[in-house]
Amino acid sequence: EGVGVQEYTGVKLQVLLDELINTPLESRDKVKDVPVGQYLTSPDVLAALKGKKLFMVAATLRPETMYGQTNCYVGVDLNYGIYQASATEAWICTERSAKNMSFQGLFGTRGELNKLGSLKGIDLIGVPLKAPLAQYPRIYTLPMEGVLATKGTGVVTSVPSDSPDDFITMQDLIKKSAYYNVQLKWVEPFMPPKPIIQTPNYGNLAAVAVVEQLKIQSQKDKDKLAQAKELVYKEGFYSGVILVGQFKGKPVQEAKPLIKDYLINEGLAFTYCE
Ligand code: A2H
Repeated sequence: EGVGVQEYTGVKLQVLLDELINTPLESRDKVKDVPVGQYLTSPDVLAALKGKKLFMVAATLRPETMYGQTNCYVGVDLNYGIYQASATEAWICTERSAKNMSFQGLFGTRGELNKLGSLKGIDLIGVPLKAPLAQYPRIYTLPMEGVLATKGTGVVTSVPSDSPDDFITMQDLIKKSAYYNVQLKWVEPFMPPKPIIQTPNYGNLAAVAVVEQLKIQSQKDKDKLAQAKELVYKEGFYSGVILVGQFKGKPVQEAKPLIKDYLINEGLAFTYCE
């Protein structure tokens, strides 16, 4: 990155820990023979989390698209930590981003970091979440290949209607579910995506339209995906109109700060810079 500072919205997706706890290990779905959420519900972690809600925190440039969340992505081989954010909350993100957050005053005493646990992305696959503004009561944590440890929180919330990367990854996961160690029930019910933004050139599912137009086949078509991302981002930001929720009918440029403020005021998001 150059000299500029990138301002992200950190969005808090709550881990449905009680749901995991109430499902015995032997009844859970498995990821590579390991029950979903085994690490998060291990006795030591549960003891450290006592009295706290647990959130995955995703960094996004497009808070106005949160109505379209269908899942959350992590990198399976990336290292994540569970960090104490306050007396009542713990957040899952990379250590790099947790340090930045602490220095930005998001955790109370600036610069202090209280780590409650360490895990890999694969430990989070299949974990159910409650995502703010999403049109589903429960979405799932899924693997994505291009998640960078060096950007944002290492957690990406997925909006397949308006993000070509997110859409193509879901398509890959459906096509090769066994290879990616995912259950179809974590992906298929959320496809095709529901429209959340109307655009003049690419209709109301801009990411889907551009992925089809450029004939993008998989997550590995990196150059075409970069092109698609650029096209969809510009179209959505400059010409998009919100189709759902409290700010329905408003242009994206106008709705974006309003939706961000709404999420922050509800305690469901924060500003994060790097
Ligand atoms: B965006 P920039 Cl709807 N690795 O959020 C890879 N990608 C990451 C990431 C990481 N560690 N952290 C965040 N991102 C994604 C929504 C969205 C995003 C839409 C459309 C486009 C879009 C829903 N996913 O991004 O390199 C996040 O996905 C395209 C610009 O800092 C974040 O915003 O410019 C964006 O990339 C940040 O990318």
